[in-house]
Amino acid sequence: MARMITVGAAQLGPIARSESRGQVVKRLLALLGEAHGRGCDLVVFPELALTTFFPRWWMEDQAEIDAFFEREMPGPETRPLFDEAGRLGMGFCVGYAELAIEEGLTRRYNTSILVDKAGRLVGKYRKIHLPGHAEHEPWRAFQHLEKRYFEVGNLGWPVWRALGGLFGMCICNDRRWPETYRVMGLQGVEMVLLGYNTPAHHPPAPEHDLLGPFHNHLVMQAGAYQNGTWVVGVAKCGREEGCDLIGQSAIIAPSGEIVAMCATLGDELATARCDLDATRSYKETVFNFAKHRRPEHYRLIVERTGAKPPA
Ligand code: ING
Repeated sequence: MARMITVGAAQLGPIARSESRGQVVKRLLALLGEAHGRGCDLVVFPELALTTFFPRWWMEDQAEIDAFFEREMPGPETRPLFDEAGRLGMGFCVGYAELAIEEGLTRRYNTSILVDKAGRLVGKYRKIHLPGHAEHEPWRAFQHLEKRYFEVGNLGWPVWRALGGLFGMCICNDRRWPETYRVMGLQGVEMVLLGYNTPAHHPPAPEHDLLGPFHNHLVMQAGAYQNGTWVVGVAKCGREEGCDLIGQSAIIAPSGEIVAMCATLGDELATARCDLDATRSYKETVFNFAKHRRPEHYRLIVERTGAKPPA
């Protein structure tokens, strides 16, 4: 019996620094409405979907920095998104900058949440692989200060039973690391939801720039196939405050095939009807971890080599 879920990849074009939460939420609501019209059960929004990608700037004033963070989710300005999704009976995943008070300390994370069709918070994920740097590096055309503004996520990569299947989340740079998908794959994940803000130019390695879009799909397609899971990767893209971000948001099947993709660098919805049972053909054969995976040997190699090249 096919367990079908219709998914919308709700790509966002640039968000200006001056754009208010209210203005951005209106854009999210427009995409949500379009997704409803196309029969979506679940809509995935990008990483840091409520603001411009502010780690591109060096800031020292904490109040200026914290203006990009949400202290509550939903808050007064984001509540309309939750209310409308609940009214329409749709689940959604959205990324945002989270300011949390934990054990009396202020913590700041690059976060995403999954909300079910009844408007219930299913789960939260906090970005683990924070790329970029923590100090001002004036040689760069633009900064990438995620290591300055966010702490490393402390929630791991959980997988939740919701929306008729097993769902997990990661965020942007996480998608480049095979461990991300494998930790969820070992929990049986059937669909990984992720957003990204990926500059077309990578200052530390400009020779990679031409291959940026290829690498973007390569890592998500590999993660999908090697763990027998759907992967939904959704961009914030276009020329945002003078910085070009790549698009090509995609819905990727457990086969590794791209089944839907955005074609513009603006607000655009790509949708696909996804059969969660299509994961079984991979999980029960080529990537049957119980039958074919040998972690005890991987550990042996690491112990023997110390995971470093031979002398
Ligand atoms: N952005 C980029 C990403 O991983 C990056 C950073 C770009 C790393 C290009 C390597 C190469 O897609 C975020 N926000 O992680």
